[in-house]
Amino acid sequence: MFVIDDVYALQIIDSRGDPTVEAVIITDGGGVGRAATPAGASKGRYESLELRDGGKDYGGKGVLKVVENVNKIIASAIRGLDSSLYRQVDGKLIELDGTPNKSRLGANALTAVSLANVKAAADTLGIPPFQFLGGFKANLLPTPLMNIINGGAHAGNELPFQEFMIIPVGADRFSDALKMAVEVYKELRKYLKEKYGPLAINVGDEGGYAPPMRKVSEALDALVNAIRGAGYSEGVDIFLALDVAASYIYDVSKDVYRVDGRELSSSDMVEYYKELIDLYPIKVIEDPFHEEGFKEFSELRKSVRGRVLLIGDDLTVTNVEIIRKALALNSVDGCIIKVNQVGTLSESEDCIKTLVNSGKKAIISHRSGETEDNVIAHLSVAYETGFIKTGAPARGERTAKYNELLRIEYWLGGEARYAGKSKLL
Ligand code: 2PG
Ligand code: MG
Repeated sequence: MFVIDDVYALQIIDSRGDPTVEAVIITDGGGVGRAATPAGASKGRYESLELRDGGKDYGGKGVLKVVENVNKIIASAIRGLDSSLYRQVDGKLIELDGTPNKSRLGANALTAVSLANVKAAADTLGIPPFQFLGGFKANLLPTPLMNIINGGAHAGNELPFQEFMIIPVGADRFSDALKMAVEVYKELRKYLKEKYGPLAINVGDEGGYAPPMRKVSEALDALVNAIRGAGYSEGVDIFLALDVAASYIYDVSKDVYRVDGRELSSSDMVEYYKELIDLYPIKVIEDPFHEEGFKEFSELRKSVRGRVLLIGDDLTVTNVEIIRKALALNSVDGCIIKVNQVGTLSESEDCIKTLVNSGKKAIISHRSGETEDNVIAHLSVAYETGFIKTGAPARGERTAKYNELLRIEYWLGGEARYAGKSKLL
């Protein structure tokens, strides 16, 4: 009943209006799986290749070739395989592509097919994907790292850091944590409007506000004010997280980072981060240095050990070899997991296992260009990693994930647990 009967793809559009690929898989038992590939704006250099058509249509961003790769090459190769043996199906996809960075068929082709396949297998059994992947014991709902101020490549402002996030931990249930975060988001809106005028409440790619700020401390002050305004305590109920996405503020020729109108060397940056951690209840910093900065990561990690989790994203690009290197060099406390950075769920699963087995964090993440596909909500519960990054509680492609987590909590009833503080330092 799990046999793959039909496979097809179509071109749809993502939350930035750019084309992306959606794959559909149907099993002979009547299971249907549908999944769409997201897209990054701030991409790591070593991510697998996202194939685009080029040419005039959609500014060159069409994915009709990728759709054709699914319909003409992938479909016939995986038809007849057992969808429930998803690692075999993914193995076939990897073999079929045959390149280290998925450049023949496109990582965007593989991602949609790989995820559609597990959804089809789950649907064949009539169970949700998180239970298909994680078993009937999987019941840990993730703590959101919720990006409510957008900067960097995700917004039309001058904030050097890309993401300013809140981590709502002072709740026993995911739904209560989400409520807290939404209340802070609303308070932030008020604060920004009063202080910076009505233009400040426009939102960026991930639904966070994109206020006309320049300095990192302005954004962090705004978060603290909003937390207090909503009646919570920073550093108790809610912590803060940053995604610096530092490759985008790094000047390779001078080996400096451009922050707050200054040019800072790597060792200045270490001091700068230490000051920020002293002043604000920051518990997570993602990509504090550029994407080849393993050494700089380790140095910062040595000096802030135990106070903040250092997370690789552009550094480690959901690539198990690179993650092993980062672990060997003591560069990170955990990594971001994005299926489309590598191409298949199985390879992402290997990354999660490698991290978890070394006592490190795996943070399941969206991309800045998303679709209504809610599969990452399922992945975060299936692997019980305890963290999800899926943006602000605004814009349908972000709320799709939060709402699915609310449904999962509802289905699990009394069995549902909330990660809360448990996976933080
Ligand atoms: C990131 C992501 C998602 P993008 O850097 O963590 O927040 O951004 O999808 O643009 O790479
Ligand atoms: Mg990132």
